[in-house]
Amino acid sequence: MLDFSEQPHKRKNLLTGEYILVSPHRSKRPWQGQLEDLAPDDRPSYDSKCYLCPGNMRADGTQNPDYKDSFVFVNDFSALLKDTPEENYDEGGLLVAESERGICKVISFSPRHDLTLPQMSSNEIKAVVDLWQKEFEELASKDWIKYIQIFENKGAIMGCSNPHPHGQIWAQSSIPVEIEKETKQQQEYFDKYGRSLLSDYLSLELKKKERIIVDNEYFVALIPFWAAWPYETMIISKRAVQNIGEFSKAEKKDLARTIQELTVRYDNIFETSFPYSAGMHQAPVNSGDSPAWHWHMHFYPPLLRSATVKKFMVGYEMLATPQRDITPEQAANTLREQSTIHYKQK
Ligand code: H2U
Ligand code: ZN
Repeated sequence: MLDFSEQPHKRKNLLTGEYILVSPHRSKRPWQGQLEDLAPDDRPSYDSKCYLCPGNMRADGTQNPDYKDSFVFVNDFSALLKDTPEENYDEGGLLVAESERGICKVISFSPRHDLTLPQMSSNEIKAVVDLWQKEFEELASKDWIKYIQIFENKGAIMGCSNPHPHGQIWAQSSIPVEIEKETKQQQEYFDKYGRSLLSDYLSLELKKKERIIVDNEYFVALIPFWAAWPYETMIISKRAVQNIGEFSKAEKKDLARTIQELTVRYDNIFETSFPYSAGMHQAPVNSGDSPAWHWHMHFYPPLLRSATVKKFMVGYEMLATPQRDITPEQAANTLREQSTIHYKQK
């Protein structure tokens, strides 16, 4: 039998249909973490130069309100615009393009400049989840919107422009590539078994318990069997819902708690504000019923060995297949072992 902890092997990503390469023999030691002495990232709770802090001026000259929990606005440098006319371009099948319409928003998670999601209470995170749901529903009510991507870019290493806790929403008129892949894979499974792919995958993971990080009433956080990034995780809803609009009050509360318990563990690994790109994947909107689609959230953190040593997806990984050394099971152990009390609160 294939020994996952010793032999080089490939693992299939069920959601994309693509493979990743695991080379466990290159990192026998389960823990290669190291704590570094970094300049403390102590920030003031209000920064007069921050475009997200309450009462401050943004790039377009608008003044932010004196908001008390979270706050949303249309991105002043939106990548997609509402009014782009519909056009197709095709030169002999060799130069092919289509115009794209969309709406881009920025969400400040808190009026406090010095916080991040893991430092917020689960009630405060719940307010963010409420706003995500409200924004989702409002954007989905426009019939030309086909997909709504809710996400967060955290940390300068991920290209985040401002440490003030915030995320973004891009809603657009076509289906993005990752969503196309996941739609196809989930649909194939649903057609064959009549159940959502992630319901069955989640049941199996809950039995095995090797990659589970958090198991709450309505949500589970785990390292997927096929994770490519060292500490890549997913939050999966126990109920197979198609989008965030379907979550009840109790589920939203539990999702906030799950996000908190996962991200606090992240920060504790290297005692640093753990960078990542995270976002939820859900069914396209205004495209008919999608019973095969199962809501989930991906976290893609780049860190590998310390607060500054990141994994690079380069060379073989860019040209051939993503590869990892520490196994998802080792990474899950490391994450599970972390305290659920944030290191800054100790
Ligand atoms: P990041 O999440 O990658 O940091 O991006 C923040 C967004 O905030 C970025 O897309 C927008 C930028 O266009 N922004 C404004 O909308 N108004 C501003 O005054 C500055 C930045
Ligand atoms: Zn700020």
